[in-house]
Amino acid sequence: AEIAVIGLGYIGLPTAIMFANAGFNVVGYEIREDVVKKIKNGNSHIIEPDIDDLLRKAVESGKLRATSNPEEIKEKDVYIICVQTPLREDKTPNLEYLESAVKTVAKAMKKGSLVIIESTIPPLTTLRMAEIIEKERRFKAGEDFYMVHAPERVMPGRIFKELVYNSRIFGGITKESAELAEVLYRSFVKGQTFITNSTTSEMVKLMENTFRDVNIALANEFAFLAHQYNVDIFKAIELANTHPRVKIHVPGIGVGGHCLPKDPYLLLSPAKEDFGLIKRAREINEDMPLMAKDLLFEALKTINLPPEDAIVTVLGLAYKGNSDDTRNSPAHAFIEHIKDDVKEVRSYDPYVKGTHESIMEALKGADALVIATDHSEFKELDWKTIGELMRNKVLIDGRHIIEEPPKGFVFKGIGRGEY
Ligand code: SAJ
Repeated sequence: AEIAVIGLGYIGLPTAIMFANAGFNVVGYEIREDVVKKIKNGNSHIIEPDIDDLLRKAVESGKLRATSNPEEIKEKDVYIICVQTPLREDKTPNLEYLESAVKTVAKAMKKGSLVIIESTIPPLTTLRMAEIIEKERRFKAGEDFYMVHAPERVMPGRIFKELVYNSRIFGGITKESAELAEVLYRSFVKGQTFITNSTTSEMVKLMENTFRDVNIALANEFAFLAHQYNVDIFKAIELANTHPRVKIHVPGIGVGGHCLPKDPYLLLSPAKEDFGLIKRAREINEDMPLMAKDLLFEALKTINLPPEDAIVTVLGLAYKGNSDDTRNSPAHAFIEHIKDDVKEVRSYDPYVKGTHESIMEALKGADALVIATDHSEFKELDWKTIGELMRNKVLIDGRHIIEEPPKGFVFKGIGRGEY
């Protein structure tokens, strides 16, 4: 089968590479011409383990081509749509990219094409997109073309492993649609595969990330309570998790990334009513950078340093450890919350460009250090040297990097009770 992948981003590019290296002829369609140019030269625009070698192999074998020209995706057997579905300012889903991709596909496809949406989308969206194609081409969905929602479930940093070994859901607008997609993905998927209808698979994907978000919010509320009771929440969670049916998540400065902060809103968006739990969990997680701000200001108070005189260094800008991805990073939200109240905010992240060159430079003369990302290398810092560099020694741990507070520092951590 000839495959066209629409959108060569974090998910589309790895997926195109997998199909090409499994032997299919794949055309990757991407409107950003600089991205197409890079890929044509065998270079990836995203950072991900193994991607450079796998991409070069796919391009050099001639199995993967990239293009910005819609003429080159005409009459393919399969279309896989991997475009982003972000939120607007008012937290409603912005499906413009998806609709435009679907219209591009509608124009290019032939009778009998299989259209697959990998993007995370609100419930009922696949059915709506099928109607768009029906209108555009006068094709009948399920008869003249097949359509499936096949959500990606990979974690950045582990994409090429998880693409192969994770289980996958194929939600068809008809059973035949789902079965066709299942056979196709079986060419490289070694995990289990399941068939269902498209609205169920849309919900499944959103429920997975909402489950994680709500659980993190619960852990964060526990952390908030722990401060009032002078309990170290991490010790308490460790003990609670010895119960066979309890698995409390990890509290912290916030929940970032491209998925968790958005998917709960996608899940709720088409609903007429809901119970309020999911939305409240989201608000709790969005407010966590404010809790970190409170801890910082409390600590500054104990050393009698007015915030407006304080130089604050934030360690880590990425949304999670050992990643360069800063999308919806709580570190940014935290910086926004403090920047008008303090003298200077500095940042250092070994993975992110545009921060201080070295950690030493970022900390020289600083009054407070705030850990916002759990990068491995932050676990091995030399606190004696750092203490000597800083003007005042305030340390705020937003990610439970510090087990024992280092000597001489005023220490506060999210969920760490009263140190
Ligand atoms: N976080 C916590 N406490 C925790 C776990 C995470 O504060 O106990 C924070 C992280 O620091 C980070 C954010 O949550 O800021 C999200 O990180 P993550 O590791 O939970 O997830 P993502 O966004 O990298 O990937 C998720 C995954 N979904 C689930 O684990 C249910 C991944 O499998 C999905 O494919 C991905 O979203 C996606 O694309 O939807």
